[in-house]
Amino acid sequence: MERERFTPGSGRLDPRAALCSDAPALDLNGTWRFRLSPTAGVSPAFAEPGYDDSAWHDLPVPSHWPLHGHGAPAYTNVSYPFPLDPPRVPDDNPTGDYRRGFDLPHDWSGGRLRFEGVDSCAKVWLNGHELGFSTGSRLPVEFDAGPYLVPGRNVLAVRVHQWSAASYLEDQDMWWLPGIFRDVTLTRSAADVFVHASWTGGRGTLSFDGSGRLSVPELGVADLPAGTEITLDVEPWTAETPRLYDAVVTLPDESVRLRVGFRTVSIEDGVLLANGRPLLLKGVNRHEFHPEHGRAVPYETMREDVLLMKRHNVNAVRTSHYPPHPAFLDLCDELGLWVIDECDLETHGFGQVGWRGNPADDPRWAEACLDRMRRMVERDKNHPSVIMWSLGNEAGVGRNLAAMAAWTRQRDPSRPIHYEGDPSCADTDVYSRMYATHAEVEAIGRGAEEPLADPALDARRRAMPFLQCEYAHAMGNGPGGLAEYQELFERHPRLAGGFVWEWIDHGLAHPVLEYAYGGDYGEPLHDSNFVVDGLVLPDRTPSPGLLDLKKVFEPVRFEFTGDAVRIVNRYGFRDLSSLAFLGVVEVDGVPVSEFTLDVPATGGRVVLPGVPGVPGVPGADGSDDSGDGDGDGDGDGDGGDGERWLTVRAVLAADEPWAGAGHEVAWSQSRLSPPAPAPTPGGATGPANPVPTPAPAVAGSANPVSDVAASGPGNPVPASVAGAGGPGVGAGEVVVGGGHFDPATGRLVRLFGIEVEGPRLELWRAPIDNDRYGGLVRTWRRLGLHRLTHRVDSVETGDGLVVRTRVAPAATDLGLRVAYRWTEENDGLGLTVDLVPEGEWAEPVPRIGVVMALPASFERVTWFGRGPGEAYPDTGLATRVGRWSATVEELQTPYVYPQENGHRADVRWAELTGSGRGLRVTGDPVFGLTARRWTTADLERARHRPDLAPGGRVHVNLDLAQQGVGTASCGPGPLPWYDLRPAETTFRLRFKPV
Ligand code: IPT
Repeated sequence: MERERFTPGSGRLDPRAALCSDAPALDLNGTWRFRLSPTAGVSPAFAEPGYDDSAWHDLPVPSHWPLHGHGAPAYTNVSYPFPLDPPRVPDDNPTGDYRRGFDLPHDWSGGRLRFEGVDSCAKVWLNGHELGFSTGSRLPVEFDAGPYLVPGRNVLAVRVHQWSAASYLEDQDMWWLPGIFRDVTLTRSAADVFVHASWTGGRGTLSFDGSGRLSVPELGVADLPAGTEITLDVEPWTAETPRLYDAVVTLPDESVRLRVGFRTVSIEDGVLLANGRPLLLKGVNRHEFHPEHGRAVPYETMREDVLLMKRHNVNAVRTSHYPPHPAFLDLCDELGLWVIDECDLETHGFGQVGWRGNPADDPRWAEACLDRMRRMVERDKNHPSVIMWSLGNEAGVGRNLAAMAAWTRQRDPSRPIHYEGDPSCADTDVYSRMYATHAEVEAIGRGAEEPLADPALDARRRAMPFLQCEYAHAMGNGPGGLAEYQELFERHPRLAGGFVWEWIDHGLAHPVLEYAYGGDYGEPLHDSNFVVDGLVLPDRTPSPGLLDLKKVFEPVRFEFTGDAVRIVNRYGFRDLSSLAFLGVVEVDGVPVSEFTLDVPATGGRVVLPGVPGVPGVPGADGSDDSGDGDGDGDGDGDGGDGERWLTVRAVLAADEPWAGAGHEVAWSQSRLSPPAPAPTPGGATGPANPVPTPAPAVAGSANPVSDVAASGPGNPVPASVAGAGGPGVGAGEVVVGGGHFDPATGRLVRLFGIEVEGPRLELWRAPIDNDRYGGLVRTWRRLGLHRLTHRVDSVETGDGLVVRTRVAPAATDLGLRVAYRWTEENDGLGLTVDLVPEGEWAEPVPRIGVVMALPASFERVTWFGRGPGEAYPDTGLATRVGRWSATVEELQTPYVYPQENGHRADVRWAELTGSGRGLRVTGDPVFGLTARRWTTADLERARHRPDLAPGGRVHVNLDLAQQGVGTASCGPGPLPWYDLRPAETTFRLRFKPV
């Protein structure tokens, strides 16, 4: 049976370019008749034109049948869901039979049946005649229909098996989704052209292979014959300036239209260049995915992907791990993205048996491997956006890869070859890795990587540019460490950047679970939520990770120096003339002045209005213009010094094809006053994450993370008890500054009349994917951090109330002495928490903070601090200091797999309000805040979002610090300075009613 052969197909026509032709064509998408059988051996009689399919179902083409009620999807990452015994496949082999009729006019003759993608194989009959068989799910195939087409009614029949020998070549980390999932056409086009358009020395050259004559009216090129090269004055194509020229090739029987972009990719002195300039790839890995349609992605969704990428400063895509729908590449040409086009080849699961029998090194598979490469290169060769060919992903090493590379070099010497799976880089032009640590990337940047055993290969690889084809695993909450990678990419010319893993969460829409992941369809073997690891949620809502990436990828940098800002152009291929620059000064988050900046197209130093000493700006002289009359400028009448921040933003001055005028491209903030306290080196007393070393700061921007952290929780606060008078005792309660306490336990029972629970120390967080897959959770559970016991040792009244406790997990001598000191303050209640660890705390802990519960009516939070989104020690680069407001619901980031989320960082004060009395919490100077309608334990227990049911309370965490996020779900954990290690410390909060 063909389906169990090594050969890739039979009866197929030679591959050719995807072209837009004026030859007649019939769109065969639409409703087909469909029957699913559990095994492959059903009679092929259905292929007869007269077969009665009235008992069959309707099924849309393109689609995947498991997403239309026939069978179910299944997810595995590396593991094959069947035994490794190529070319054999299981007897349980879901088989989809398809039929459709179509009518041809009487003057129609000849044509090709073209399938853009069928998973995993197709056997095709026309009017009962077998046309052929093909594999290669994400590659086009054409059959000659001419001999069997008849005027009037024709009947097309296709048999698709979920499993075929080719499935061994398609072990990508994604849902197994069979079906005719891309377009089907009958076309009379047969043309093939290969346009060569390069740009060197300031001019373009143009030629093409094929037949016919090429014209580019805009350039005055008319009837250029094949094989003739001409030189032209043109504007080059780049992802930043995607200049395309409409061209037409006229052949005897048809004309094809192309959009030509002139550009040259080269490698010089180990640096990747485009049009002679260094090319820094700010990329993402994109699988084709839609939560309802799987890999049958609607055109509008493809377009949305490109627009979203452009709007988030992404400039490159790796089409992991197969050629995308051809229209996606048209969009990349048009809107501007650099593309690594990857072949549909992955044999990852052979790694689980020590790569024994790896198809990439087995001559029996040679033809199939080469066939895939040819079909990709031939289809996509005319796209200016495609700058590299990738041999595939995770297919080990082997002779078939070498043959694919050799053929490609000869067919298209203009594009470098990429492949990551062979560390020797024997067949590639670039050195590519995945998930290398910062330290390793830095070493490679310096050219100081570990040598290969073979000196010749080592010398070759050492001369190559480096890229990370996957890094910063965006699973769940995260990724952390983005800024530090970018800093390295920008520092070392050899580093050509990389591609974050990955663009989208592959959560499938589910009526009960909201989004399904591996195991939700009862798969016996699966990899759970590892398929949900994207920068956008399944519905394409940008996650906090994408917002951070946008910040890190900004093409404009701001360096504040006193009364000026230096504006640095980080575009590779354009100046700043398309941008407008806006500034705003805010005092405690309230705008007091706004202005525009006149920035030269080349960037440079621009004097700022609005900084101290600059006349003409209200409040620049330190006067309070907040209008609240308390002199601190914070607009809240709270006393204390106002914080004055300058925010500068670069926005599009006019509409671009991918975003409207006013779209923000880059921004930065600078604290004008009071000056941020100097960092405490090493976080002397604090468990708080030591001040990040300057490295993470995106060069030149006033990184709010380091800026605020510097003044943040690492600083000691003397544990002095402020406040006047001793506590009052009434009705069996101790009363201090609006707080009512149980005299026996020291427990706070009411705060300004509000029923509360807590605050009490908490070290736990609902594990994030990086904590779980990276193994930290195991350590934390072993320590018992999720089951702390709290013992009250004394309750002392005097100058306020002091409750001394010991907090410790069972079965260990580790513990923490925790003293809660409550004092009356002018207008409320102060809390000082003193923490003294006992025993050897060798491991980082999830968080250090207190948790309290408020009535459910506290539904809104307004705060001054970083926002509007979530931020953890090594994430939240997209957040800025300001005044923000959100409901408790809005504070949640809806990660598909529930986990710690929604933490607001560097909060100076927050007001929790609802129907009745509100509560204001003030930090000294800052704290971290989460508020949710479920407990940490509920959050941890949940497996899908609908498991989270609002309870009767709002649970509020007031944190001193959290452990970093990192990317340990696949890759390195947090950089060491983001580890949270318990140490003797003190933190202070103030409560008052509002
Ligand atoms: C890497 C794969 O290439 C990618 O498809 C995806 O599975 C990713 O991991 C994890 O989400 S391979 C891994 C062994 C580094």
